[in-house]
Amino acid sequence: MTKIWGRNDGSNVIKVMWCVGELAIAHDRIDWGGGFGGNDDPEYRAKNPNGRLPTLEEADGFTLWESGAIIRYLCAKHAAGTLYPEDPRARAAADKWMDWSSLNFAGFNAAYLDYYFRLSEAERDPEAIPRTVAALRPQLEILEAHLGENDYLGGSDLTIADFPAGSLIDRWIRWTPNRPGYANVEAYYDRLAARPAYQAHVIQPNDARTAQAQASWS
Ligand SMILES: N[C@@H](CCC(=O)N[C@@H](CS)C(=O)NCC(=O)O)C(=O)O
Repeated sequence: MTKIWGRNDGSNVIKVMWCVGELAIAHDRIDWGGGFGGNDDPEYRAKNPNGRLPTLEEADGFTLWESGAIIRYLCAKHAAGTLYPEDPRARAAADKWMDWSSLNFAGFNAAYLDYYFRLSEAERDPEAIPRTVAALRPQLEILEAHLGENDYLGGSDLTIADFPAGSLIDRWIRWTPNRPGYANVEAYYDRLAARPAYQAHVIQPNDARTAQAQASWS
């Protein structure tokens, strides 16, 4: 059976698990990393020399690390022509959002994790979240414009494009106090939140942390 190594609340695990859920792949997810530890275990390092999460391991011993590569691999294998567009231009148009999410969009998540969960109240800079939100606005404007013309990032249907940014949008929506209104981004979130795989693998793993983040607003 396909194994996914990684605690279920890591953002890079979440996006892969959402993909696994959409593809309905029989799998075994192993709690690993974070409080579960194991990152430096030599057997784990042999599968993933970075010691990070997630790692995919197939029944025949094939292993793969880097969440984006795992998503591309799984969709190419199980959903060519749908989640993984076959036309080279359509595929590239979807693929670019994956890189964009990692390079341009995801930074807010690290800032949120520091503020809400890693720093003590005394260590927190009260301006950290407003500064992060302000820095994210240009990226949100890009999403807002694109989602005004497309239901999903890769076009009219869910594709590889959606897994990285789409999974982080749950944190944007639920972890941002007084968030600025982006109607098309909100409507996109509503579309994603209606999907059972998104509820199971994105919303639920974020729930406990959402409660903790929101408690710090009061
Ligand atoms: N570029 C890597 C980043 C992997 C990464 O940094 N994962 C985090 C969890 S989201 C991690 O391993 N953190 C250490 C830990 O949780 O023990 C990927 O996309 O797979």
